[in-house]
Amino acid sequence: MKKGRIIKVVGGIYTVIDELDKRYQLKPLGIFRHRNIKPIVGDFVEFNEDSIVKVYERKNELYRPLVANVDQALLVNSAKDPDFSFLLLDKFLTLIEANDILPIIIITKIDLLTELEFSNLKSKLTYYENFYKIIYFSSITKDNIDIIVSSAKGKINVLAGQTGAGKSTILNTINPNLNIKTNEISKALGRGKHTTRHVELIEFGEGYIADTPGFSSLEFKNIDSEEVKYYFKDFFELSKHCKFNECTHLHEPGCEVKKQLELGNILKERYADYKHIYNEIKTTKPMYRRDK
Ligand SMILES: Nc1nc2c(ncn2[C@@H]2O[C@H](COP(=O)(O)OP(=O)(O)OP(=O)(O)O)[C@@H](O)[C@H]2O)c(=O)[nH]1
Ligand SMILES: [Mg+2]
Ligand SMILES: [Zn+2]
Repeated sequence: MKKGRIIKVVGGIYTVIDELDKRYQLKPLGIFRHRNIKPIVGDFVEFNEDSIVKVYERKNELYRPLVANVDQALLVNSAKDPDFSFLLLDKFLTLIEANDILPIIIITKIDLLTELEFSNLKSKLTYYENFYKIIYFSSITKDNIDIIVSSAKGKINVLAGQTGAGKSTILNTINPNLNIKTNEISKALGRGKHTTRHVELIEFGEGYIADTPGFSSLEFKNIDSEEVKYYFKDFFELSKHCKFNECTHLHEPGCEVKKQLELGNILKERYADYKHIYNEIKTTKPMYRRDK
């Protein structure tokens, strides 16, 4: 029996790559359907001439994008077109942290900002640099593309971010031969469609990067409102000093997070996003809906 990794799924055909970089076009065996297992991109599998016969246990599984066994997520946020959103960034970080995946924040389209706008955004984002790596990128000047490349090396990476943020453009900048289809944001949003339609792991030095379709909203599957506090790294550190062990940092007395917020040591957008995410999960029944 051969072993390999699924790198692409299109129209029910699975492309699997083995240790010698040989590619196979396969179908999953019918038994998976009965057992409610759906092989996905990133899965390690066993296969014969034409079928996948076994899916190995996953170390993790992301839903948006749908990829298994991810080491690192490149969170792509545009500085403009679409406008930068702290809430979206914090929602992504929550989902990534909940999956125990290392996030790297990439801010794209910095060429579209004035110098003043750029320095304002940068100074607010400095807060995040205490615990995350941030890379500022422009496809026009190709600023910092080498840092993106070296950060992704040797790992299974996913590009995650809203539609039009510039995920595919990053891959095209790394390797122009890829020639991945991109779209003007106005056109992409106008048609209400994603430019990238499927998830695919693209070989990349010693690792892989998954280009993925973006989306217009994020949902929290399998995350309880009471867990969110663990995924805000900065709050978790401070929570040791909260009066109550299970402090939600919302209305308890003796809360260290609220104290540091008042002292100006926590970015107020960050705290507002925590409250937003907490309430969103609390008030909506999280229902997961696949993109396609
Ligand atoms: N000015 C400027 N435009 C950019 C930059 N990066 C991407 N764009 C443009 O933004 C638009 C959207 O880029 P895509 O790479 O298609 O975005 P995407 O995240 O792959 O979008 P989906 O596949 O729909 O999820 C394209 O018109 C790109 O040319 C940048 O750094 N600067
Ligand atoms: Mg794309
Ligand atoms: Zn607290």
